[in-house]
Amino acid sequence: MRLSGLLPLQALWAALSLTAQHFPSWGHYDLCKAQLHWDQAMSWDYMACQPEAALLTRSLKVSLDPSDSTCGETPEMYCTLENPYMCNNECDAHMPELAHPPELMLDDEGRIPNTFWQSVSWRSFPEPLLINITLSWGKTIELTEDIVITFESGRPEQMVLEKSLDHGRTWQPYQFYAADCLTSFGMEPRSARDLSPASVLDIICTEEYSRGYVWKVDKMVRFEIQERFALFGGPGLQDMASLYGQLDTTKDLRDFFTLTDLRVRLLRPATGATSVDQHNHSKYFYAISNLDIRGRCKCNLHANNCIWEKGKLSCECEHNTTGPDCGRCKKGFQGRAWRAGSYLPIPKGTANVCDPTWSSLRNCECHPDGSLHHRCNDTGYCDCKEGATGPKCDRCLPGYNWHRGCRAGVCDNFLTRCENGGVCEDNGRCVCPAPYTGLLCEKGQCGEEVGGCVSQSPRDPTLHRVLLSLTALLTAANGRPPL
Ligand SMILES: [Ca+2]
Repeated sequence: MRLSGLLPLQALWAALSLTAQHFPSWGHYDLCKAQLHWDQAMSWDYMACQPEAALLTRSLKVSLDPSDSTCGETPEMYCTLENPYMCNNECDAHMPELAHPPELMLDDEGRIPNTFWQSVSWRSFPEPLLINITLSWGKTIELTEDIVITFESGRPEQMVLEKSLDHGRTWQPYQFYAADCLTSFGMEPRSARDLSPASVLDIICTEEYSRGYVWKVDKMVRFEIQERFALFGGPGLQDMASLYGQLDTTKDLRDFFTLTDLRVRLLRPATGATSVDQHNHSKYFYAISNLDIRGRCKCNLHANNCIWEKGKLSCECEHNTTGPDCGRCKKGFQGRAWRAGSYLPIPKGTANVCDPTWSSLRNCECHPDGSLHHRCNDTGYCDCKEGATGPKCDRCLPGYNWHRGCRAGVCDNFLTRCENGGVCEDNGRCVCPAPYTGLLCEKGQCGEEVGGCVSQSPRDPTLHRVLLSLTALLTAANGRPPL
């Protein structure tokens, strides 16, 4: 979604966001900023934001090493694993209907039969059949779902999934896959299910996707992102707040799911037998019909949009940041050191906006409600009133809320300022009964046809106010709302 101006809904969202009760316990992070309007004045409310997760296989480049690993340069007949006498699958790179180029790993599936890339056969036996498939995004991305690779050839007996964080200059293994981990890689077999929060970053070898296959049924090889997330977010990721908190505070964990390139190292094809049939290499090859890789552009919580243009992915940076990953402050906005946005506090996070440099502020106008003067002082900054901050005095210090300037809370516990049955919480915010909204619960959200807010509420307003007051008092006494 692109945000440029103020939409009425966003203004409403901004007003509502002052009362956390309207939101689930975890953030969506889909908005970078919203305009706040109070009387004649306007200011921005900034939030941590990130692009929506999406299928990432439409924005990558795929390359093979060796580059002549695809079948059919010389037309060849292939056999099935099950029946070495059924050798009627022809690969011919020069005939579109018989060709199996790499892009068929990335096309939309759902066709029958599946379209697939196919390698040359194992004619080099007993030399190993080694092929690397490299997927490059040219940009940092973050995985959000399991990587799923679908094989049409039987799953490889040895394979390594690797990742790079520096565009392919260096590589680290993500996971080893083997029919026999100890023999192939000298590693004890483990499964993602065996991992714990303490061992979540361990690189394991799994036999789960290579052993005991029935090649027509067990086609998928998986790298389990969701199971790793669930170690922090719980089964079904119902506690996203915990997961976001963990990601925010643990760089190694965040980096684990971050990459610029993936590499699938195919080391030994499925053989389906204890020994390789030396007289028929045409049944040993790799074939992949689909790569399912989902995630989002890494924009350091400074963009909610990522575009694919001229063969490149890039973040549409907000918060006065720039760069492919919004990794630095824009020119003229280096008033303080660049920082990534933060998921915390949930649900809106912290934007960590880049502030203007002093020299770039010209006259560029102090907020009438937040500043003592209309124009900035000799240093280029505005002189802020109590509670206000920022070069233009258009933001509030913690503990203050914006209401015609920054106020140390807009209400107090004597309920003197919240209107329409609203209850003062934390000596600063009005918690409004439905359908009222607004800083002081002064706004109704009423359908015209029913003729007024009160008639929409099934509750007696006086009784409701008493109940809300009681709730506030119990909360103050117990430190939590009554059950
Ligand atoms: Ca395909």
